[in-house]
Amino acid sequence: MASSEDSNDHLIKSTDPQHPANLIPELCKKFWTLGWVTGTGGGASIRNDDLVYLAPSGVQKELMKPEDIYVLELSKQLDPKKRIYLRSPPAFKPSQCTPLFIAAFTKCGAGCCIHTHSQWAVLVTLLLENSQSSNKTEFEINNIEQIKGFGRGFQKQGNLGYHDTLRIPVIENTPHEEDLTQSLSAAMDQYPDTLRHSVKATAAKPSSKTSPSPKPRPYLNFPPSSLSYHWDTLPPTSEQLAHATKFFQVQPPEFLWSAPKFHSMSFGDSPEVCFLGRSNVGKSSLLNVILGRQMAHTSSKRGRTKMMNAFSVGGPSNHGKNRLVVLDMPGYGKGGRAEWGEEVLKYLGKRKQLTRAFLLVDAEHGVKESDLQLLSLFKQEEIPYQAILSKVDKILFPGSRLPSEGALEARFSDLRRTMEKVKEAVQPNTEDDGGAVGEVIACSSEKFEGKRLGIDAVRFAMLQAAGLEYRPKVELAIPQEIVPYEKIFGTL
Ligand SMILES: Nc1nc2c(ncn2[C@@H]2O[C@H](COP(=O)(O)OP(=O)(O)OP(=O)(O)O)[C@@H](O)[C@H]2O)c(=O)[nH]1
Ligand SMILES: [Mg+2]
Repeated sequence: MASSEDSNDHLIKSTDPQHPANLIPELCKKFWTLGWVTGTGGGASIRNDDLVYLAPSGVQKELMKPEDIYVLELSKQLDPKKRIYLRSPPAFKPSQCTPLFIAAFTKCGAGCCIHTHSQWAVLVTLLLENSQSSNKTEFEINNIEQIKGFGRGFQKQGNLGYHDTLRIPVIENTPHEEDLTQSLSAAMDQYPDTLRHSVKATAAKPSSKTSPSPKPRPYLNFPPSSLSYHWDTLPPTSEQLAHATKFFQVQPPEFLWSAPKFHSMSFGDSPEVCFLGRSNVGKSSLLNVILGRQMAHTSSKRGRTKMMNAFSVGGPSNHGKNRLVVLDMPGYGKGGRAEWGEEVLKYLGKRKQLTRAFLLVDAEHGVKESDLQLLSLFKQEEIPYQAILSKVDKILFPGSRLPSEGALEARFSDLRRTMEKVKEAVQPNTEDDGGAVGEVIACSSEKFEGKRLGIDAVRFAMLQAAGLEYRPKVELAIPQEIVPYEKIFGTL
């Protein structure tokens, strides 16, 4: 992290009692009173979108405070041996159960996991071990009224009834809790209904998981052109997209400066582009994905970016001529502040290096009144601008569920209609572009089935704004001798 808004302690500070950093200590206190956690044993973890909040190891669970909470990004945990934490408490160690929580979040789309050391749970496993039952790896319960607190299971409606049976897998213990990951994962696969029971009962934000044995779904490999609408431009070629990816990856991006005010910005002569939009529309997240690193702070809470932050890509080669500067701006609307807006407007009116302003519009919510105001400012100040639809995963894959071919087709039609509406707002008069670039790109910074959408198309547009895109050499045709008509057909 390089910006001056550096301390990630903001991730665990909130006045909202429902914030995971407040909720985990509060719940653990209750679990301790119930005997579900004992002293330093047990804990809990809550997932909010991609952020996972975890109780630490070694703390008295009834005395835990928000400052003791670890935070990590689920999508960044590629190597189980190198866990990357966004925020760590100064004392304490991460819980040994972290791999188990991660398995529950990724395999089952769980929203919350409770790690209990409940004496009742231990007692059940001991009874099972000594019972006459042939199946000692499954705890069954039925004919009990309280069972109605459990949902029927994965993709099933309603809750269990008095005569239904709840089956809970019991797995063999190991000396170290992290070594349980494999057997826990296997149990998750084998007992999808039971796992969904617990998800239903405890999840902060449940989302469903992919099917256990994925069928081939070729219709998910749609072409990049289906994610953009070009009414006045040509879509980039595959060479241009590949060049754009490479441009952003060849040199590591650099943090340049954070400026609260227009007059405190640094000067530079590289071309600049900026990301603008309502707060929470996904500007900083998109920038991080485009740059391939966590450079800008993101948050599910509105108004996270409070200053104008500049990053460079392309490196210092060729006297800075191959360099592009990208600015992440504070958002406007709910969560934004008037004084941030004033400074952004000054920047838009006065900055000579600005070659294109990218206006991000949430694909779910469309263009709002505040976006229209900004669009008219672009026209008035003659600022080149382009619209980007963010969070398109929410349109194409709502709830992160795999759609059927027909459902996906219908969602693409919805997306097309949204893009046409954006075009109407961006350039109502096709004859007069007023500075608008005649295209809308839809993208997603979140991965679905391991892929993000539209990122290279946005990269290409950024390079094109700065004149840094790949331009294939046009081969002129060799002039041919013109054969007279008579020579072919003779004189009639
Ligand atoms: N599903 C989905 N969520 C996203 C996407 N991009 C961002 N988010 C989420 O949206 C929230 C806001 O993202 P940010 O990138 O911080 O938004 P921002 O526009 O920079 O917000 P401010 O700095 O407050 O103006 C975070 O919780 C992100 O995880 C996306 O493409 N898809
Ligand atoms: Mg931001």
